[in-house]
Amino acid sequence: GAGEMKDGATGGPPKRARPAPSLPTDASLYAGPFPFYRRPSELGCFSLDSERRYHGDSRALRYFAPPPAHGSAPDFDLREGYPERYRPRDEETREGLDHLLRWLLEHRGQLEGGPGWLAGAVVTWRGHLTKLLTTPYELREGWQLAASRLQGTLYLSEVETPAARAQRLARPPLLRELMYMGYKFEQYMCADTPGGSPDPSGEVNTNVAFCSVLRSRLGTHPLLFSGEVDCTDPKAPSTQPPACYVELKTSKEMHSPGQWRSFYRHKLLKWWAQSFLPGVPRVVAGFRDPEGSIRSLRTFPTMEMFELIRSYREGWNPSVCMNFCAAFLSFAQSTVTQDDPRLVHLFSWEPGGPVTVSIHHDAPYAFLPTWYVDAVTQ
Ligand code: 0WD
Ligand code: CA
Repeated sequence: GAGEMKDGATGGPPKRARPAPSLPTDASLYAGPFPFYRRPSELGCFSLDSERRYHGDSRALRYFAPPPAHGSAPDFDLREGYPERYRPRDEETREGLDHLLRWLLEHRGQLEGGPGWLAGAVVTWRGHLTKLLTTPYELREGWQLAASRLQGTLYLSEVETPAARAQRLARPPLLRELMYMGYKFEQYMCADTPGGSPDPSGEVNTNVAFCSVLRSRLGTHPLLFSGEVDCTDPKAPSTQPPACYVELKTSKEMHSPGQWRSFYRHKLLKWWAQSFLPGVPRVVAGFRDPEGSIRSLRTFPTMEMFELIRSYREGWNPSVCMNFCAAFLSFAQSTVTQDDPRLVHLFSWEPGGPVTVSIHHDAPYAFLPTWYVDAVTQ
């Protein structure tokens, strides 16, 4: 009858073709009410210095120092200093979750949420969650996430796809300069002290990072994640992180309603997802002219971004993003059943298809370092 499979000549027990588990990503499947998302709270922070060394403090945090709001239009030359004052991070170094794990190792004894909270949590970078949120709308770039379970906790660490690696190695010079320009904008907008002035004469070193460590929960999934924060606003109404944090972005100046529409549909989705997750309340955007000078600034409150796209037919919907992310976390939690730091379930996704899973042991996919595994298992 239907579904019954003959085992042929092997003589073993009858086998049933079990479809490999997969998760669909079509936006239409994830409409519905916005799921529960706990207001993110900051558990701590750490800094990475100009040599990419870890420090368990906020030394790399910078202070929002925009030009006077009612002065003349800004005129920041984002290409100034390129390439002679640029020290880009070595992108061949695969850090995985290492910095976050170091923070966790030093603070796991003091975590709130009671005993066992961490055992039920998902630990990852904010940027990985951003990619999950935007998946139902992403048409171009796939992703791979490696997952391992250790003492209950599910760890998720991104793996660079072969396509992403090929693109990075063949990155055109103009794109390299564009990346520099994003960091240069931060230098024009941030000071090293509260109330200080920006100093654009120094070098742009992308090894330096200030990372906030946050706790939240999506549906039934407790989350512990870390994200890089551009600056804090000493004049913010709430001085309590993450409410005082500001995300800085640059984008091309827009001239037509069609250009704005495309910006709302594509870029604003990524900006929203990235800042909504850690509870960063606003994104300050600098719009650059074709010569690479910032000609205007505009603040986008994170909670108002969806309003800008709501009226368009082919927009994005925050509920879809969050429901898909919750579905992925459930899928990952039920797929990774063995507690083994050397076992990796690799979740892979390419636009147009479902999320699929493959299983790997040890190198090159295992990502939980022995210093971490040994310390938490004693
Ligand atoms: O090794 C890797 N492939 C990755 C490393 C992938 C993703 C992140 N990271 C590192 C970052 O360097 C950062 O220190 O993890 C830390 C936290 O990342 P996140 O906040 O989770 O990442 P995301 O939200 O994607 O990016 C936040 C900022 C970016 O700002 P913009 O405005 O461009 O979104 O982190 C920076 C960047 O300024 N950033 C990076 N800096 C250097 N190298 C990188 C990178 N590969 N990725 C993001
Ligand atoms: Ca930024």
